[in-house]
Amino acid sequence: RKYNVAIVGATGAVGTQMLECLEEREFPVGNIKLLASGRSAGQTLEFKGHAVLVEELKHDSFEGVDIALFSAGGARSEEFCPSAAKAGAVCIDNSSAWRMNPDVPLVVPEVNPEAISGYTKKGIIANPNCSTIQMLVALKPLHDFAGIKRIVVSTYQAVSGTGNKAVEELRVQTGELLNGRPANNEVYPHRIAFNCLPQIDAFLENGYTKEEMKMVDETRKIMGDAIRTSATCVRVPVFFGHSESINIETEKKLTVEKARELLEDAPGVELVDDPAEHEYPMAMDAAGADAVLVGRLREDLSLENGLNLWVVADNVRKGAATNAVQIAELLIEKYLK
Ligand code: A2P
Ligand code: 11C
Repeated sequence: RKYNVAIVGATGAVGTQMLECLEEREFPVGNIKLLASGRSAGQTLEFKGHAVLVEELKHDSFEGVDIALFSAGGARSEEFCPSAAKAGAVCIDNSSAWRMNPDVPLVVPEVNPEAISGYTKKGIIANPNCSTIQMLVALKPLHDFAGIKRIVVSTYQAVSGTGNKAVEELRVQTGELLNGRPANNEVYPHRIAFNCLPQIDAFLENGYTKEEMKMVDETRKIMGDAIRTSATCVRVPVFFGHSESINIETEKKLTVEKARELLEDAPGVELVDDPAEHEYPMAMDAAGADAVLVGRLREDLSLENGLNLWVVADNVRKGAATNAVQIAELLIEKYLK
């Protein structure tokens, strides 16, 4: 059987990757519908060697669509997922709009695939935040073995997480500065080229940013309510690939050797951990690939049961598009036969 698929936000940083992932992973697509704002209507994008017209997103865009992949910002998801679901499409939403809704499953296929079954309540499945996805793919096997009590994470996030406008801003600013000219900033509150910004998304009343609280809340929804997370999220001048320094405290002792053994067999994980050879995960190696790279494994010398690790993944692929397409694959394999 083939499935009619729509991509909402098809012209965006994540949408274009979704289209590529569907083709690369040979998802059984019947018709493909590409939706974006009126500004892009009439453009074409290539899918399997054919030019496909981009149409303007409207409430009646979803007739005959089986699966709608959304990545056009939270406001569009909030407004249009219900229309898509009403028309009979299952929505896989990459925005934060529905993630914490108790009637919407929040899924990382390597971590909690069984949660997908809850999609029937609203016809919506949420894709977690990119920083949460890569962290949990790496931590799940360690949690199953040793029981994670607390996570302390600092992120080093690429500008593509903000979208194409930010990719362009870093490119232009870098060029301007290298040519001795002043650099303007529009997307971020400060210059991002040759700088690090300890702010991702808006600040909340508790002093954390929304991005930081997403890591806290989504981790509990996906891997268990008892897990406490403390996060600091930082934007760095990298185009693709989020890096994370992660410290975990576990119930049971977890040696580096055991962690290595568990991670070697873990789905979606590639262990890159040979410091003597200068081998460790780096954004430039993660970019363009789907694996979550894990390395720099070492015991936390300040704790009885603690471990440090460094985790890197392509935020636009495993952090967004690939995870959404993997959810779609599970959906058709188990539920939309
Ligand atoms: P468009 O390219 O027509 O603006 P990014 O994350 O790279 O910024 O991309 C955002 C995606 O969301 C783009 O595909 C963009 O389409 C789409 N989008 C933004 N605003 C709207 C809107 N009002 N209606 C439909 N799609 C939108
Ligand atoms: C970033 N993590 O890197 C964000 C992008 O909730 O889906 C994704 C925001 C989200 O800026």
